[in-house]
Amino acid sequence: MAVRFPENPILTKADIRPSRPDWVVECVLNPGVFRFEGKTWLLLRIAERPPQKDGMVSFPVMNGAGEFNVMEFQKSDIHLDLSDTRMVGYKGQSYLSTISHLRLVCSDDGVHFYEPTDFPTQIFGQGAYETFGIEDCRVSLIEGIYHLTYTQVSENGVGVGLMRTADWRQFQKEGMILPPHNKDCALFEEKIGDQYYCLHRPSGLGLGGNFIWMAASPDLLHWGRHQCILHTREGWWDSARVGAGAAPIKTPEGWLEIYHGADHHHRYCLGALLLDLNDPSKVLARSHHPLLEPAYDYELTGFFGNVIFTNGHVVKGDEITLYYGASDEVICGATLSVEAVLEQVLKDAGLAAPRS
Ligand code: MAN
Repeated sequence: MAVRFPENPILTKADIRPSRPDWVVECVLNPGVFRFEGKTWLLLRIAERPPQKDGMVSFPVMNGAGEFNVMEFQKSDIHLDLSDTRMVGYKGQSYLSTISHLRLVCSDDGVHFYEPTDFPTQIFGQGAYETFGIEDCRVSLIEGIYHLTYTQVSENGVGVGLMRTADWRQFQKEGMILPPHNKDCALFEEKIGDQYYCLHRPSGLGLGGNFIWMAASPDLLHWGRHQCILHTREGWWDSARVGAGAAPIKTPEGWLEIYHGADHHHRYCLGALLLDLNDPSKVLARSHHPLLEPAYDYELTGFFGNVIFTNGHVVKGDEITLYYGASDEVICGATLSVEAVLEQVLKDAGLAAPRS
């Protein structure tokens, strides 16, 4: 169904210079994707930390004034929990083991990427809600303006921030649009009726779960009319969490959304959803089998193995070029046919094939 780039992985930490000489890049992952000035651009997530010393764990945290402090613990400390490579737990408090910023790269062929010299290429977290970094940016082009929805991480929790830019030189920060705990926010690229729409993923503690929700807004800043549209499926590949990928793709059959699903072992795969064109809260069809699942070495092992995660693609005619983070460490690409994905997802739902 999905054809991986033969060049995979197309970007690794060896390709990216750290944001400061005394840190190392640990992961290059989960890019937002867009077309601009005839090129394909990726807004990479770069996860960094100081080089690790023997017997110690150290990671940066930013303060509200934008200065970095490095926190350091002895690995032998009984209060330390390092069971998940992404996290550092200490005395009931959770931190991230790396801090992420966003990095802009571009390409003429969609495979070989470089940092442009005539654009600001690094976007860092700012203020009290981004002290642990910013992550997993979706880029949606709405009425000629690029809208960046990204994960804001801090000790206050995990929420969704919005930034806008027309030219990739000047950015307007709009602050947090969806409060904790929330992430995986994908904006529809056009209004439906008189409202804008988004998919988002709040997380429930105890009751509820990691489900996909939809919300409406008159201005992309104020979101309401929240509806839960997709649950996890016990016993399936998407049993523990589901979350939207990039902006839904408009097709004659409905809005096609590529989403991630993870099981209770944190194995992340991609699947598809088809949403009603006029009422996108109606899920018409959903993949039975993943469109893409961890299979190659670079998808099975790495900083956090067994992960395929997407938040960006380019669509040209029938072809989706999907970019994804593999094992939370490297970036890969794959192509899919819109028609073939529609056919499969409709078949899974017992519905007729698309009219082509
Ligand atoms: C999180 C996501 C991603 C990450 C996956 C897998 O839920 O937000 O940042 O790629 O987990 O670790």
